[in-house]
Amino acid sequence: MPKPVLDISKPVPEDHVHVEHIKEASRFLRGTIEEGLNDPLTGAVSDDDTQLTKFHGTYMQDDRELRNERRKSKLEPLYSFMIRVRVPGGICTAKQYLEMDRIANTLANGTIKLTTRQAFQFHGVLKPNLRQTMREIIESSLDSIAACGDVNRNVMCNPNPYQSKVHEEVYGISCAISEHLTPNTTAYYEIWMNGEKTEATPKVKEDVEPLYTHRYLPRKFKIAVAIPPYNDVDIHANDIGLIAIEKNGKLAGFNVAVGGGMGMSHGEPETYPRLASVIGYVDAKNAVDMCEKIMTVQRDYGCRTNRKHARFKYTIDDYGLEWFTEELEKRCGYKLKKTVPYTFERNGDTYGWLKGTNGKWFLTLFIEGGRIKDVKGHPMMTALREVAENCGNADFRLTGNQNLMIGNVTAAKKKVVEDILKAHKVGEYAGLSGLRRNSIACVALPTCGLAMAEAERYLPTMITKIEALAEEVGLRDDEIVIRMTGCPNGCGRPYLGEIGFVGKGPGKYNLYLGAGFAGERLNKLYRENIGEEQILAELKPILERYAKERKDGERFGDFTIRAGYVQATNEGKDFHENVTHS
Ligand code: SRM
Ligand code: SF4
Repeated sequence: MPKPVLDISKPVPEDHVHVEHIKEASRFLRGTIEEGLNDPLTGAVSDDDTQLTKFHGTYMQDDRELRNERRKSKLEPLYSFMIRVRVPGGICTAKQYLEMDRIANTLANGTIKLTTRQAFQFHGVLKPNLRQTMREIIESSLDSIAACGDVNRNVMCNPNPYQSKVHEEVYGISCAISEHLTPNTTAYYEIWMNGEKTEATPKVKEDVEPLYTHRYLPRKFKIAVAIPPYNDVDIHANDIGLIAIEKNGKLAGFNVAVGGGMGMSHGEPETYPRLASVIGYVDAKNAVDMCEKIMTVQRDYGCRTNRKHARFKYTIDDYGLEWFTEELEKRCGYKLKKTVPYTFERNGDTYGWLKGTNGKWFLTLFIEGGRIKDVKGHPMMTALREVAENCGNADFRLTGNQNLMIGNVTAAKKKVVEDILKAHKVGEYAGLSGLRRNSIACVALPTCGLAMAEAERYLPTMITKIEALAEEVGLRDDEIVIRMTGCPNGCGRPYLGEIGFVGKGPGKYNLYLGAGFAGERLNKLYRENIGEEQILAELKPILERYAKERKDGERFGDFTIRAGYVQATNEGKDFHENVTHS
């Protein structure tokens, strides 16, 4: 039997990574953040505090494109902060959306990023404005606590509870899990709201962390809930994936999948993306409890001496699924039941209007790269602001694929929404190809400190070029899941792309092929470190053959395997195996 790594009765052992010592000494995530915010001599906070501000939902960054210029002028980098606003279940009111729009335009860089986990992100907030920005977010009854850091993150689920009774129940359980696993620390409201208790600070509790302890988790932790046949949250990329099972039109329970994750490092085969493994079924009434117990196993056994090995997926692979299930059942006091058969048909979002069970209308819009901004000819930010201002009780819902749903629109207001969007040429009215509608790009340059290549700013151009190839062979409207990230950390879940691009260096990408259309299979490296010209040259013949030789209904990812371009990868540990063509 493995021994737990965590022993809170003792100080953090010497061999544990520095972040472990920072967490321990932080007095429940305070560190010296306050002092740093009050220091007018620098736009930064201290290195140690940058680890702690993450738990508060904010990352210190600097504009990487200005680094050289600033260095030459003997200036410190142009530091600013990214803030990730947590939106449990992905739903906010039109009023809250207008607040986000206002904050973006007054305190951040004038854009809103919708993330791959149903959050809003602001970029470019300067330190003197950080406290004010956080306060305004909290006053809008949203928050950023636990949006980042070694804790459970936003629990993802389909953001439309009015799609069916089951959707409504799943939404409720997702919010309950999120709430239950939110850290207790009072540091958040103390630092950002001067400890004020207002209607907007309902979660002020006390400084005890029964679930996390003062050591928190070894690493980030993620949960998502999907309702078959739609895997619109990429369940297998999560530490815990719950797959809803319905009985007689009601939610009965969930198949439980554990140990998913995307992150890896180039050239380090001991790191790999892993699909969460389905281990059994739990009744709906026990789902919150089971998530807690799974998380505590990771808390106690997860690696704390190497952050590259600290995700739950490695704990599972180190100790084995059999040991894990036994430990979990011991903690739960009940057993997992037999997995219930289910089928996923697709991942990604389904666009367009849908009538909800409440008789109101819901419109899912494609937001390229998740970036809401005004560009010439497509003033999306203005259009969405007008929708929020003019559509009464309509609300705004974030999907797990960087897209946006305008929800609860009355029949009377449906045309108003359509007219506003049409007038600004945004959303489904822009005539999008099947490739583009199924694309995700992570933030990458210029803000992400880990980016090795462009993603969000470049994928649209790359897609235009691939679209031309697809169009030539009659595939323009075919749905192909395509994803790009600026580095191998996997924020755009690139290893679940039928076509995946992962940044290797400026203008250079690894090209991956062969993931399952429903997010049930990983892709595999096909070509390494190639630029645009070679990417297009590689994809052209594959698209041509796909158009000619595919079987009825055969998906692109499946075809690339059948045609022998790559081997199928169902296990994380096999991700780096049998790479024959690079
Ligand atoms: Fe991520 C780190 C952006 C979803 C795996 N991610 C980062 C940081 C904070 C960079 C950093 O550490 O300095 C990025 C900030 C960029 C910026 O300028 O905004 C960043 N991640 C994002 C977002 C905004 C990408 C997007 O364009 O939508 C997503 C925010 C989600 C949210 O709202 O919480 C985002 N990140 C993901 C996902 C996808 C998911 O969760 O479904 C993954 C892969 C799944 C997983 O966790 O395995 C992901 N991000 C990572 C990793 C690799 C973790 C690992 O296990 O190795 C890092 C780096 C790290 O943690 O060391 C990272
Ligand atoms: Fe940054 Fe890499 Fe994540 Fe993209 S995948 S946002 S480049 S950490």
